[in-house]
Amino acid sequence: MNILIDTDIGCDCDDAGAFAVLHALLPKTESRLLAVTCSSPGEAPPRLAESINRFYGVDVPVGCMTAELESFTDVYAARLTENESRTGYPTAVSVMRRALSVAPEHSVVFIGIGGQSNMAGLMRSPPDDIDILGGAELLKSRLAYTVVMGGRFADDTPEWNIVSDIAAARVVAEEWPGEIIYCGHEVGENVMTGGVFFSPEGELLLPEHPVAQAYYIHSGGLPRYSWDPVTVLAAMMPDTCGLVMSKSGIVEIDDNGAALFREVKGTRRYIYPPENPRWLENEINRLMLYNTKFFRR
Ligand SMILES: [Ca+2]
Repeated sequence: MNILIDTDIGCDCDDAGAFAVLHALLPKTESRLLAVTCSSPGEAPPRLAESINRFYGVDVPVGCMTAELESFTDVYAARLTENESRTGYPTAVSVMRRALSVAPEHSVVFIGIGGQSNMAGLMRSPPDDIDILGGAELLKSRLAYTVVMGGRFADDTPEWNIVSDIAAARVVAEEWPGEIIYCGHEVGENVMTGGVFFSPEGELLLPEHPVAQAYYIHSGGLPRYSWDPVTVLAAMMPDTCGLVMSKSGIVEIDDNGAALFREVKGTRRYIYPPENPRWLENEINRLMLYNTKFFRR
């Protein structure tokens, strides 16, 4: 599969954790990463995404978010990219359009693990020099399926990624072509990962590892909820990750940012809370150590 991932890396460390899982699963699933786009504003997030990709020996286009995002606070991206100086990243929408334009039909798995501003921007993008198709048509032609971290389907209350841009989440829920699988808050909530980067005393075991450093700065040597790593696992190993999905239906975003699922004719599904969160913890923790001396196949 061809992967496009949109991330609000820099605030919560689980986006960095999702990258570790993604890079471990690329060779395992014989997949290719097409591009990374940042739904966290500024230049530190794309710098960090590029630096993490480099750690794993992967060089792909990285796009930035140009709009401001009130809900976003950078916790670790600027700190981890103090020595990086690249500026002038292309916009997320242009990077996504370019990647989709040259991808084979129905080959792209889109993973969204942040607010959905870039996704809505892509939906609304007009034909341009990159492709004669507008965003919606381009997606319709190139997507295999989409998995996003968003919503709280267990209790129908608002969730961070949706709330960060309610209007965008509504565009995505109502108009994004093809199937969307929502990985709600409750799926990663009981799955604590990232502790493998630390000794029992909380010391950083892999001081050169950018993902381990992100966990260290964000969580100070403790494991963290796995909203985004679980989403990547569900997207890239849908048949073997043990997660069970609802029937198809529609998702409506209300004015408070709650994502409400209704089982009527539609192309949206959501993932149920895991029956075996410990298995997911072990698997994600194992994948997080890929490309280090601690990795077990
Ligand atoms: Ca995220």
